[in-house]
Amino acid sequence: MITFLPYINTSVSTPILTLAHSFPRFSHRHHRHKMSSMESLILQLHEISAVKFGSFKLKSGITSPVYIDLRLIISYPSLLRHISQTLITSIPTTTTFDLICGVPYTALPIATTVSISNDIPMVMRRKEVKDYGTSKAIEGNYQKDQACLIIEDLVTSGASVLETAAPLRAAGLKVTDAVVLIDREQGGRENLEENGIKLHAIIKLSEMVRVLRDKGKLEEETEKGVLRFLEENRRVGVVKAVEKSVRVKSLGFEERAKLAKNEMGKRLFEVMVKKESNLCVAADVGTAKELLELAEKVGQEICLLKTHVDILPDFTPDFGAKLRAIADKYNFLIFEDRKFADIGNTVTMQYEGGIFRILDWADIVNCHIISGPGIVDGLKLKGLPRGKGLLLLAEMSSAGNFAKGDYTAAAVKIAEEHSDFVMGFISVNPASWPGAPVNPAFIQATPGVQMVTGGDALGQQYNTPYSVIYDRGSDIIIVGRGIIKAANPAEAAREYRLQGWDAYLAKCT
Ligand code: S5P
Repeated sequence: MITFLPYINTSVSTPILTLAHSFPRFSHRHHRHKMSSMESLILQLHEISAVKFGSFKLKSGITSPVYIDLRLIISYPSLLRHISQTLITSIPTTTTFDLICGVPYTALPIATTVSISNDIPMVMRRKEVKDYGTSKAIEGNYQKDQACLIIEDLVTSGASVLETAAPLRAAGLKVTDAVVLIDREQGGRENLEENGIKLHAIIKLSEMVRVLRDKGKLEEETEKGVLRFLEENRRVGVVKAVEKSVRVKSLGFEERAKLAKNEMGKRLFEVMVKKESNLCVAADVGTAKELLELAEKVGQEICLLKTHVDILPDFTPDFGAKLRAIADKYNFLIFEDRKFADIGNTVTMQYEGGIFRILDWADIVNCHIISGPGIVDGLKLKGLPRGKGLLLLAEMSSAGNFAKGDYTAAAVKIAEEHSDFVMGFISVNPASWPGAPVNPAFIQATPGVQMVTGGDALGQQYNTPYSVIYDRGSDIIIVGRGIIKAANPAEAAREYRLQGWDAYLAKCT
């Protein structure tokens, strides 16, 4: 049986709005209205125990005197409507937008209610994508350059808003504003501002405790405890980000170019600096013709183009020369992802001979170290005199792989012993390696990158550009289906480049 709570009736009536973008929004005239509406919301949230006071251990490990769980609001439709209407009418009239997008999951019902009540189209970001190659990160109809307002229930550091903004931006939408019901005032506003997003908050946590205290719902002691906690943790999110950047603060690519012992490694660092790109596109397309077309499309955004030449049914001996011409035109290097794995003698032949004659056109190749250091000796024999470079597979992105622990450490050791030819690693989380950061002369390139975390049906696992470069200590993002399956690969490549490069800059400043 549904019991209608009496407090719902105390809520301020909200206008029924039908036209998107033409509804009344917050102005000074509405200040009083806003205040009472805010107070009423605070009381209602308290009454349903969406806001609790006591001692709570947060995910981050810190003990907080206040706990907010807004998932409960879906059990109170009138409250949900009230929240939604307050959110949307609080956006300044100067802020314009075409679409809204709720941050999954708690804000999804809020965004849906806003959408239905105000006739504003909504898009939805998938939180996890099973097979990003065939399904979309953003659901719904939208057009490039439309402005999308993000709706969120609670902001602490702003990370979840940024996680939603990234795929929206990658899809060509403009994201400049986010509206949130409760701001915990722990650095979210500043973090979002730094990422070009203005935060509009309905309720600040400090205001909330003051209102509850005024209305006799809180003891003075509790209010003081919460305000003290807020003061001490005011910029937790920001401070954490700053600490992190100090922890992983890395040398710039310019300095690292000077440290590189392998000539191709040096060149790659230089290309990255010149083009402000740490993006490698994995050109896993169906034919050589498509590959060359893709290289033209993404050429100016990338430092590296990665090929799997053995998947091209129309490969001809002039493929290498054609790709080289495009690489020279756009100044990127060519990486044949051959993943050699045999004994030294065999790989010399595989590298140089056969139909593909990889040695003739690829600047960089890679190998597993499963067969021992002899494989590097073999490849070096052919590659070093031609000025080529080698990446060792120290880790892999696929679920359940065996390249970890001692195996990864062995790759680092082999690289150090062959630093004239080995230019770096294929890695996933080099920041976690024992003794990290690894020798900065080596470059780290990481596959399994998309705008949203998730995976495909065959074990691939994805991390975001920011987490790969900033948190996991890599240098280059290797992106395949995130770009080649995008409606506009050139634009997607640009967005990945910007994100990868921003994360690199954040790491060294
Ligand atoms: O561990 C690895 C190593 C590599 S080189 N995991 C990978 O996925 N790769 C390659 O990166 C893989 O062969 C493919 O070409 C690319 C990833 O493509 P995506 O479509 O999943 O982005």
